[in-house]
Order: sequence, then structure tokens, then C-alpha cells
Amino acid sequence: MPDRRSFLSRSAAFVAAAGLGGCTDINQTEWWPRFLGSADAVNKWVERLFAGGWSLAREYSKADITPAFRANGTTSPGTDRYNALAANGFADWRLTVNGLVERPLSLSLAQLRAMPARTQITRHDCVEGWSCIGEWTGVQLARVLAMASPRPEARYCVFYCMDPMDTGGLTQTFYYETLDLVESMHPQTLLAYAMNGENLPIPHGAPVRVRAERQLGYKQPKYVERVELVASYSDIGNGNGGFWEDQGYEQWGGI
Ligand SMILES: Nc1nc2c(c(=O)[nH]1)N[C@H]1C(S)=C(S)[C@@H](COP(=O)(O)O)O[C@H]1N2
Ligand SMILES: [Mo]
Repeated sequence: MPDRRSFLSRSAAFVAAAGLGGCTDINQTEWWPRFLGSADAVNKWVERLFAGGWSLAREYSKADITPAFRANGTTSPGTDRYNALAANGFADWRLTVNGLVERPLSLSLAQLRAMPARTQITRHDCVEGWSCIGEWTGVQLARVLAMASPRPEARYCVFYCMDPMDTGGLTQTFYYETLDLVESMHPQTLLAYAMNGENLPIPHGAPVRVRAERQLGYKQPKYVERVELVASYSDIGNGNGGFWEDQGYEQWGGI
């Protein structure tokens, strides 16, 4: 019987064998060693590897909530447009749902709030090696997708965010991420507009962010304003399924 330790080290070996650990990009030296050293992160990845398509992420109790949930990456998009939306309580913000759908949608925050809500207390794991537990409330993405009625060719959701990212390139890039339809339709995948019982704070992605609870931190896009249904993400960004994936990180969340 393999013990837990050898199971974990075999998992790490599998990760390395899959080519996921052999990166040389300078950007990765910061978090790769810490990530591979984090049993929690490896655990979560292994859990996902062996879990069925419809397994549920663990949910916690109110007592487990981290008092000061860390904010990471963009903590405010900082653009004039975003600041104007925020100043007006996001009354003018709309969520567009388009692409491979029968009925493209444009939904206000009030419309999302009027839909049936789900609240869940879950653990967020960032690949940089930290975790926080928080309570999220929002509408299940599956409900919004059902309204839009994805076409049979649709396989992924692309989430477009309002925060510009610095890539050193000439063209402006905004954060984006993708989830496949299994992950998108999962009951714990939310368009979350509240955190710990309050309106989603700007550092955590106001007015709406994705919570996909079986996925790592970077697969939880903040400041979302458009969901596009696509057959493939090969022509989105550099074609690797997300902003960080395009910066050279392998796709951990896509399994
Ligand atoms: N739009 C956007 N979404 C994002 C990011 C970002 O920089 N911009 N960072 C990602 C990463 S790496 C993490 S760990 C989480 C952080 O979420 P938090 O700020 O609520 O802790 O958001 C993810 N989603
Ligand atoms: Mo992260």
C-alpha cells in the first residue's frame, strides 16, 4: 500500500513527467518552486485528476472564513471607464453573453441579483502558495447559459475582464480566462456578486467574478463583463486558454 507521502511524491513526479515542471521562463521562477512545494496545491490538483466530472468542492462553515481574505493580481482595474461604472454602483454595467449561443444576452446586475442565488463557503488556492476561505453568493453560471442556450458546437466559455494587464507588448491586453462547459455548468460555478454577505468588493472583482470552486485561483476571473461561448480557444489571446497560461504557464486547471 503506498502511503500518503509516496502518493504525493509520485503525483509531483507525474507533474514533472508531464512537462509541467520543466519551465525556464524567468517569470515562473517565483511561483513554481513554491507551488510544487505546496502539498495543498498538489493535493488539489491530484483530487481533480481523479475526481469525476461532477464531484463537488468541499464547503466550509462560517467559522472557517478567513478574516482578511487576501486580494491578488489586479486590485482595481483603474481605468476611467471602470471608475465611472464603480462610482455609479455598477448600475450601467452589463454582462454580455454571446458567441455560439442561440440568444445573446445583456444582463444588468439587478437582473443577475433577481435570479435564484447560491451561497457557498469554499477555499481559494492560489498557485503562489496561499489559501483563504470565503463565502460567495451569486447566480450559477449554468442558469445564465441556459438562458442564452449554447449551440452544440460550444465547448468553452471565455471570460473577458475589465482590468488591463501589462505584458510589455504594444497591444493592450485585458485579463481573460476560459472554462470548459463541464466546469461552466458545474453547480458550484457562480457569477458571484457578493462575498462574505456584502457586495463584492473592488479588490475581489466587483461587480461580478467567477467562482469555479474546483479550480485554482487564476481560473477565478474578476471584473468580468463578457462571456463568449467558443468551440476552441486556440485563437483567443495566444491560444493557451487564459492570461496566465499565455504568459507561459501550463494549464493546470483545464483537466
Ligand atoms: N481579472 C482578473 N482576475 C483574476 C486575477 C487578475 O489579476 N485579474 N488574478 C487571479 C489570481 S492569480 C488569483 S489568486 C485570484 C485572486 O482573487 P482575490 O483577489 O479575490 O484573492 O484572482 C484571479 N483572477
Ligand atoms: Mo493566483
